[in-house]
Amino acid sequence: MKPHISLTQFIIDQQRSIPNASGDFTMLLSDIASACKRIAHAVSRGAMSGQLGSAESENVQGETQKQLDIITNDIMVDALEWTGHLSGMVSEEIDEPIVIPEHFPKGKYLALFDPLDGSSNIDINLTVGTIFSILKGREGCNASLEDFLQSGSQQVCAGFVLYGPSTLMILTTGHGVNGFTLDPDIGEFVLTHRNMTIPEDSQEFAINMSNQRFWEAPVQRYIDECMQGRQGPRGKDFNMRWVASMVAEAYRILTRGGIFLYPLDQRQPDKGGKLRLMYEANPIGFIIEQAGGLCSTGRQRILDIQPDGIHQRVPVILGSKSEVERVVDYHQQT
Ligand code: AHM
Ligand code: MG
Repeated sequence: MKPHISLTQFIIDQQRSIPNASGDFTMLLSDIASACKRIAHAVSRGAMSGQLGSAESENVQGETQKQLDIITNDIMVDALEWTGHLSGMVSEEIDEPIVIPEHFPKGKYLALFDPLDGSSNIDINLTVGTIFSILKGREGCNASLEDFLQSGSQQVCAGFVLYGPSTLMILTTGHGVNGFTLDPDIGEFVLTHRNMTIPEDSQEFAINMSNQRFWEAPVQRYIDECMQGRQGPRGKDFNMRWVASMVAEAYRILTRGGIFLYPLDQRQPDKGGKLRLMYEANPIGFIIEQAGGLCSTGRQRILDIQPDGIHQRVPVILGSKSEVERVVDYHQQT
């Protein structure tokens, strides 16, 4: 039997090829993995924890927070603030950048995360996840707001953890995409999906069809052509999925291809879309591109966007290369 390669072993091995690597990054990832194991445990206890349902609060985006949104945010912050690897954090659940308390050392990295993506699914026992993005900051001092406003192409690392039938971490450091399954017997993430690549062509799309009347013409056209099936210009039948957890959709696309769209909504064109750039679109986009796919707003590559706010929203179109290229092409034609 082949020996298992743990997440820590895998990262140490990757870091060996980098001259003067201090080991900080390896330790940071291992702290994130520990936090995600705690979240996996909290999520798996379901109703037994007494923590399902809404909290009495709204987050900065005006969305009602689930109790588990707050609990998982606290797990991430508690696991990362003391370690000395970070100079600041940004969370979907917190308005301002999170300051590392005075008495803890400050490191060279910035962590941005959505602690519980797809949390509307938590009460119905469907897959949710944690998304994270790591940027370089200024070592030794507290990060300012401007320090976070880097484009997605500057990411040092991005990952997401799926809390589904199994707990799975998908990770990129810019050298391809690898997947690690949490082995509950030994409590470690173990390499199970090496060098994941997205099939180029596919026949599956994911979009919230209830918003159809609010989409722009290029997205209307793309979906309409998929719906026409083999009688239409695409000449093939399409399947549709909508889990309402981007992490689950992204994992499905990494596994069997397809396209995911959360496009611009004409009700609120100035808002840019639903999904957040810095801790949803950028990390997932980095992973999708590293696996051979594309991630775009329809008009611009997501990873090229210069952010103007930590909670900025963007339209997101990602997945198999040829399908995303088609949607981008439709945008260029209008
Ligand atoms: P969340 O971070 O508040 O959970 O919102 C993001 C989620 C995505 O995971 C998912 O793709 C989308 O919202 C679903 O939105 P909708 O309920 O409009 O279909
Ligand atoms: Mg989210």
